[in-house]
Amino acid sequence: MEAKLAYICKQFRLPGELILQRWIPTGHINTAYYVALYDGKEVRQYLAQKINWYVFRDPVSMMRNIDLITQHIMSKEPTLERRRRLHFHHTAAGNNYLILKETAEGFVDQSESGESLGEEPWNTDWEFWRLYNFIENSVSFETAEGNAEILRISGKAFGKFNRQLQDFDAGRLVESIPHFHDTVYRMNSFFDAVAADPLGRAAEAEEEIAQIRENREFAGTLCRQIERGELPIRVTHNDTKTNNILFDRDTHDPLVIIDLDTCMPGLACYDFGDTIRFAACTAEEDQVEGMQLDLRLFRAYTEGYLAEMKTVLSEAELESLATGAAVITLELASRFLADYLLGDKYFRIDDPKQNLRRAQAQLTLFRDMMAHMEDMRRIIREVAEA
Ligand code: ADP
Ligand code: GN1
Ligand code: MG
Repeated sequence: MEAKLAYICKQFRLPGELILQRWIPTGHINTAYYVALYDGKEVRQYLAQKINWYVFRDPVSMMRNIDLITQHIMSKEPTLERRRRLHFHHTAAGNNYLILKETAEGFVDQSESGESLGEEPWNTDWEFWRLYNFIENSVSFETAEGNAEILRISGKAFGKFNRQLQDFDAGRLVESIPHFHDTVYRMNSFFDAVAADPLGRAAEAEEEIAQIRENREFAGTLCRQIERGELPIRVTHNDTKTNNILFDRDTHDPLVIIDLDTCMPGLACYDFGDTIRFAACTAEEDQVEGMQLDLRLFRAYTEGYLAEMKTVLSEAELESLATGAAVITLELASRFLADYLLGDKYFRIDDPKQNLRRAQAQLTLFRDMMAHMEDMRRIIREVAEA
């Protein structure tokens, strides 16, 4: 890996020699490495990331999206210090990405060799890399561990992100993953996976499959509201986990929102709801035991989010927030279980049953959210009226 990372740093024209590298194990999709270089005077730190090409089929357009989004945010806050923004480096070809492959003779940069990528580069040896500034002295949270302040701060950070993008023309973005939160499509894909059952794993998940089937109609609630023109499409983040915010390690000040790969047209209630799913609960994403919604954390996130978004959201959007949390939790249960049935090709797993456990934990949380739907709605009303 060291030789490859050194080559990547050279192609991105970074000064100095690679002195340190470390894999960062968080995130289910891409592969991130911390790298440090020394030029005899100064140590400089960066993040090199291999994009999951199987998941993001058009990563060049995705990088263009990210450029547009980061420029828009910069235009709102032009004096933002370096530590509070993402700065993507460019290769000699002027690209904010590098496509490479390893051969017996060494590494090949596709922009230099001019070789064709073929129809399905994700099934070849070509790799898609990007490189940006490493945010020093930062931390991201895999769980809030009951700390309501983390939720409040995250709500403010994602609320501000949504607010800053409200005047961004969604038509300028390419959908980096088509049908990403199209829950009717997700349900269809899920039941296709159940029907195919290529590994004979469906028998093991009969109960979970039945639960998803019982709630299939509910999963489409927000899709139907979009069709009726009741909910506006905004530019949203679409993956608002607390590990996609970098906080200052000492003060917990939210420095920067990362993982902009799925920034595209979407619903505010999913950006609201996905943090609730991930962090306003009592267990980790793949932990079935003890998994519940935590209404204290829910209130804290709602307070933070609405402090930024109350004046932006329509009445119908405000009404949709609690539904969004439940729908996205059910969506994730179906995605994790579909991936388990199809052989774990999408989400990175640490052990063979992790996707099944993730689905079970998400279904446990979903049931608890449905049982507390009225409580969530009441808290949202109270916070909005305060
Ligand atoms: P994934 O798509 O795999 O979730 P992310 O872009 O979220 O990839 O990055 C994975 C993890 O790497 C993050 O959760 C964070 O801990 C760390 N990370 C990402 N970007 C930076 C950065 N610029 N500085 C410091 N840490 C980072
Ligand atoms: C993935 O990449 P990461 O870990 O931030 C996934 C999200 C899921 C999340 C579940 C591109 O996010 O949609 O909600 O896992 N990202 C993609 O933890 O599919
Ligand atoms: Mg991430």
